[in-house]
Amino acid sequence: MDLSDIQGLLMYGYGHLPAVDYLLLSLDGDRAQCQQWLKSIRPEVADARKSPAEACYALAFSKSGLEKFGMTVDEQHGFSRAFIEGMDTAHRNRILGDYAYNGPEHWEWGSRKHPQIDLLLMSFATDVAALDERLKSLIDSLNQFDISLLHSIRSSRLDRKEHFGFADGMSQPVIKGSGRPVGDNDELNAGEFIFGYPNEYQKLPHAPAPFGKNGSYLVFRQLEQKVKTFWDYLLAQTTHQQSVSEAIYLGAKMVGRWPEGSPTTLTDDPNDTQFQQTNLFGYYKHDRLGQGCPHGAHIRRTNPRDSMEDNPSQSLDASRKHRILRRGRGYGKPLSNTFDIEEMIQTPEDGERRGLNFICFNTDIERQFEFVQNTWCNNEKFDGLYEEVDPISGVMGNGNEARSPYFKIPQKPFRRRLKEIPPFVLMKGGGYFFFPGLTAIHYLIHKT
Ligand code: N7H
Repeated sequence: MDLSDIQGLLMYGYGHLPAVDYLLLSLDGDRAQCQQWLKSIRPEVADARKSPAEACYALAFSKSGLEKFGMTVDEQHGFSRAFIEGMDTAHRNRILGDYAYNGPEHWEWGSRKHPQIDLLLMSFATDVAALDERLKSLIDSLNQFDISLLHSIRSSRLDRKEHFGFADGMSQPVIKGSGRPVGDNDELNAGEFIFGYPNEYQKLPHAPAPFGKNGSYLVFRQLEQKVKTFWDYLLAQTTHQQSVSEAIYLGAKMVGRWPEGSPTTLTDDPNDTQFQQTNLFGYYKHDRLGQGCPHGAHIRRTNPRDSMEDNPSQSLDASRKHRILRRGRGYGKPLSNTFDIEEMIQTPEDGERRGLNFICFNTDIERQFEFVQNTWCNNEKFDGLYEEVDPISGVMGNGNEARSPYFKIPQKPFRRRLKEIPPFVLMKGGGYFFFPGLTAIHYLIHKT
């Protein structure tokens, strides 16, 4: 792979740069102005040879953004239909679960009714002070080139934990050829995530050629998390008088991992430390009945591994075709600074907004991100279940109205079925973006 031509965010999570601004921009000037501005920030757009020490930009374009540089963005030129149409269409609202409380009328940016977003600029820095400095000088340059800042979301803290209190980031596909250590079934052909290389079908992904080379599609969804609702609900379901450890048990069953990260498939002990970082497990051999990880749990739906069919190797093969490379970050102050669940449960609602800026890369939005969200998370009949969806990221309903799903926990001696599950995760805005390689950025700067 040509790492000098790939934007670094495809290869690194930039964990050492915990402060980030996600800036949604509208290019209001003419093409020459757009090009001059792009040229001015280009030196700070990091490539993938190494992770930048202190700060960098990563850059992604919407359809209208590419058009501002004179590109023709249509299927004949190799762009995908999902990218061309955007996230907010009647069809996509239905399949992604963007209706009822998640409907575009509740979004704060990115819907058809909002001003058109041309560009997503991600500015990474070591701390908030450095990020503020960068933002100040960036805003000067935006003004100079007639670019409006439509919306911004800041993530200033990176923790191993997401807002509900669960460890995140253990399971990630590894791009073949990147030289990274790899878990079972996690090494995938580069073409699943980067244009210009063979994918898991041994074919080059559909892409604008040669413009697409070393680029990807970036999916962005701002997902607000109702942390208090989540833990209050689980506490109310406990059979032992508001038992915190039982609430944690139920939450872990919904996620499929204990708060410290161990898969519930491998251990019943929330404090078992030996599996915390592991990603080496499947469901077929040891957990076919779902007594460790329920069939409807978030991680079992979003990556069913070997458990989908009677033949585990066929299932592994099928799962490989629907992986996404997650690069999201949480936003907002945690309900408890320690991310300790007992503390969260004792803290009253503070009215703060918090959630996950869900970001993922894939070369085929329909086969990868949309398939996971629609066919796995939002599927009531997933793996023989009924009237259930992913309790974390699924929506159940008819495309207009949502209904509260159930959640089945197979356990001994009797299974449990949670009901009237309220929404814990609310969609607040999103979009599909093209994430170009560095040669493509150069091409846009000089396009006549
Ligand atoms: Fe999930 N959570 O805190 O419960 N997710 N997720 N996700 N997610 C994962 O295994 C979470 C969302 C995936 O390979 C973990 O690395 C929350 C969407 C995938 O085993 C935790 C939100 C989509 C995996 C969470 C959210 C996905 C995964 C365990 C929303 C895709 C890897 C950490 C606010 C459509 C599964 C880990 C595997 C893991 C949470 C959203 C996908 C803790 C809070 C929308 C593919």
